[in-house]
Amino acid sequence: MVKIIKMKKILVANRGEIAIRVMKTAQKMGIKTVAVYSTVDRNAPHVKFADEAVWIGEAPSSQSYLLGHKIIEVAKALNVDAIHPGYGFLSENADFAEECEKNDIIFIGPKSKAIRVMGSKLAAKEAVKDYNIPMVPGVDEAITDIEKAKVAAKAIGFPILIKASAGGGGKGMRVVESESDFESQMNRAISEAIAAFGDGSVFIEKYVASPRHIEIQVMADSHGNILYLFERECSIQRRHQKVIEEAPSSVLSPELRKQMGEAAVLVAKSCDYLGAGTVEFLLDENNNFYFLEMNTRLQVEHPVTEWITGTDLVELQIRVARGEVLSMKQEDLKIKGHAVELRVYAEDPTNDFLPSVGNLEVYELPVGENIRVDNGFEQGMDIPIYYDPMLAKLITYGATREEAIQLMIKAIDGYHVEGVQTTLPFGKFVFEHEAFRSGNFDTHFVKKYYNAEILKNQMAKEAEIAALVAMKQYFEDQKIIRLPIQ
Ligand code: MV4
Repeated sequence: MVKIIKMKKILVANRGEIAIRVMKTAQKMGIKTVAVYSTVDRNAPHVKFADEAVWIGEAPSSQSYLLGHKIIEVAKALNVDAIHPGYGFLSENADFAEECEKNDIIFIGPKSKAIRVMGSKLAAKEAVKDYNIPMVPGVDEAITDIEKAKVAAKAIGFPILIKASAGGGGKGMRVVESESDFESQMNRAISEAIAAFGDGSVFIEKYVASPRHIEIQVMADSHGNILYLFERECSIQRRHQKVIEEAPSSVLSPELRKQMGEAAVLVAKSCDYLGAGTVEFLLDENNNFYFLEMNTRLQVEHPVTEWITGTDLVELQIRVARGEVLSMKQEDLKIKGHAVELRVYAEDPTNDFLPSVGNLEVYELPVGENIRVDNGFEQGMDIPIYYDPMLAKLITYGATREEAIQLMIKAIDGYHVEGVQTTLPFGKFVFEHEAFRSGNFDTHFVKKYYNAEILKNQMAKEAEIAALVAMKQYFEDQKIIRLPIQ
């Protein structure tokens, strides 16, 4: 007999679109929801959406959404059974997960031990070493002796990449082109890692020059079952921030998909994983794949996976967190259709993607079949400067990749924002681009093909067309008005 833990009320320790997205599923499952909020978020949509809402502090995250103890206090006071951390904030904080465990509150996510192991790249490499997971050639331990490391680097062959063990999402990485740069780059990397993460452990890897970033969604229950829900292609990034994701990837063969999926399951197994997780791989030009790291949270881009697999990942997270056995088997999972996602950030793509905060004077979302908008904002709102400036995620689905992309372009045109700049026109540029359309791109897409001028020209052209359409309409309206007079 499997014992199912009671879960009547969930606190969502997050804000914006993800808080709402989690609460929607909780609501569907008949579970009550508690929102927490900072002073600037007192009228935010996630607060209105929840059954109960509690103020936890001032605007800066360090005084609100990152206050683990305070959030646990609120959870206890309101008789909350479980906390969903969303992504960012406390989602990959092993100490917070552990505090939840100690306070008899279910952390909807993996156990603190798995978070801790995967939070250190070196510990992660160590954990998977008996599972035959392909990894980039390198030195899998913290470098203490620079001369020894230089010998290793020469053996690996330049260019090599220095990475910080505690880093993530590209932070603390350095490419070293030649032996002569090695020592100085190494010293810089170590001091940067100390400054940024309080941990100076760095290691080196062979630099894979033109990789694709492919990640595998996994889901594990507490009874030893681990599934892979296929891949997401996330190569379109700028400054290590993803902007566009899709599922499935247009380059994986069924065999490669299976190999990567099975490798991802083993990575999850190596740390006794529970819940939703993502295993990141690099794929090189010869279709060799290498394990990079594991993200121990629900990811921003999870909707593309939900669409092609017909699952609700938050529902599965909740079910496995309360002790249920995963109801499907690997053989039951099939990819159906294609989904693409654009992250709509309040940023100016013509000005180096700088945050463009202000008031959402106009904010209208596209609607229609096969269009999903996971949104956290509404017209008239000010966008707080304190948090990530992502407004929403626009996701479209189609029977084929081409269909999903066509619908995305249409949906972008139907998304109206005034008052701030957004990544919508940038998205349109990418979705219309030949390299993206052909599927022939890697992590250098933005650097290779994008600059602000191209987008300015495109936007000017569109404004001109819009003006012509408006003028034509104006003259037609004039005709109608004039007719009875004549
Ligand atoms: C690499 C790499 C090339 N070679 N490792 C960046 C984020 C972090 N998760 C790992 N990253 C990379 N690791 C080796 N050995 C290139 C990147 C990388 C990258 C990876 C995924 C998506 C975008 C990227 C952009 C630049 C570099």
